[in-house]
Amino acid sequence: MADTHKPILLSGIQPSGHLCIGNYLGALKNWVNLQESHDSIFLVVDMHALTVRQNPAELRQRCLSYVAQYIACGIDPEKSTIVIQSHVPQHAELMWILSTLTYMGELNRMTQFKDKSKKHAANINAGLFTYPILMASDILLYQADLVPVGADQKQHLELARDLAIRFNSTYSDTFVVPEPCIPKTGARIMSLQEPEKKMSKSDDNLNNLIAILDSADIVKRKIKRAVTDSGSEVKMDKSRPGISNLVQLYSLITDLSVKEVESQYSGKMYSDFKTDLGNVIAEFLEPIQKKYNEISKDKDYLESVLAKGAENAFYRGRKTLSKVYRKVGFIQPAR
Ligand code: AQP
Repeated sequence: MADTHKPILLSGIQPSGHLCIGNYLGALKNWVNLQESHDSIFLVVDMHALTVRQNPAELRQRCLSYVAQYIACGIDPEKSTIVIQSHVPQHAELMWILSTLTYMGELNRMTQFKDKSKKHAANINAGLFTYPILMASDILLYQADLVPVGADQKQHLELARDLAIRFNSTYSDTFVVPEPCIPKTGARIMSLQEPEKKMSKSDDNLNNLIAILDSADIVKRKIKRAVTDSGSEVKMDKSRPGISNLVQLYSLITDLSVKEVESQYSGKMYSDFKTDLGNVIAEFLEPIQKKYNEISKDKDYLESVLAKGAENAFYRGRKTLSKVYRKVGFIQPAR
């Protein structure tokens, strides 16, 4: 499946909640566009998800559901490799080597660690702290050229680049130094009830997010209840994060420019705009959900996609790791 003529692209999402429209617009949409021109590997990063306490049965179910949602959103397993991270042991093995090259100061600076430590104050585990090294390992293991991420992951990607450069200069040229690919618009979709913070799939308050699998009624209700402000103009405005977020959502879902959305709703009320936005999102999600329902019933198909993905990824991961082990001075086990 690996096409050696195309640049390698890698990205992943943690199965830590309800895959949401923020994840779609910030990551999946871009993946779908890039999969034609790249040799792509899309991960369901279940090992990362463990940095926050998970219910094992739910995690298991969610991993398969994410694979079905990736495909329903347009990832084609005939063109791209879909992999569950824990199916490829080399992710954790490479992480160990990279952790010996990572400085504590680098991890201390990570804003996501600071944010997540506040959010999960009762469970600030070492995995939460070393998470960026595992992410670097995910990327470097497959010699990825390009990593499409939302703006919030930029700092982690910089660490992956630094580690590739550090390993290459400490030992010798081994890793490709990956380039980030951050979409210009849609990079940060905000929460519906608290528009100063980003929409997150693991948010306890489900009214803050639109899940890919939310029914049309739920979508419309959530948009209707979304926080706006005391103004009345449907317009992007830094001082009005609520309505700005909704305008951005409308523009990204319909592929209209922000200006076009603003002029379409000039002189109209927030309530009209919200009704239309709810409809537009529900219509957008309908075919995805239909496809998801078909795929998720076919367990054999899903398992075959995962078996093929794991085989491909394992082969590539082993190739990189044996090179790394040789460079650092490990000897091959006797056979
Ligand atoms: N609100 C968002 N707007 C745009 N892009 C987003 N992404 C996440 N939230 C938004 C992008 O989706 C991918 C998911 O990455 P992740 O699973 O590693 O976790 P995350 O970035 O921490 O995303 P969440 O949804 O906020 O997850 P939880 O709730 O588990 O912390 C990334 O490409 C991210 O940029």
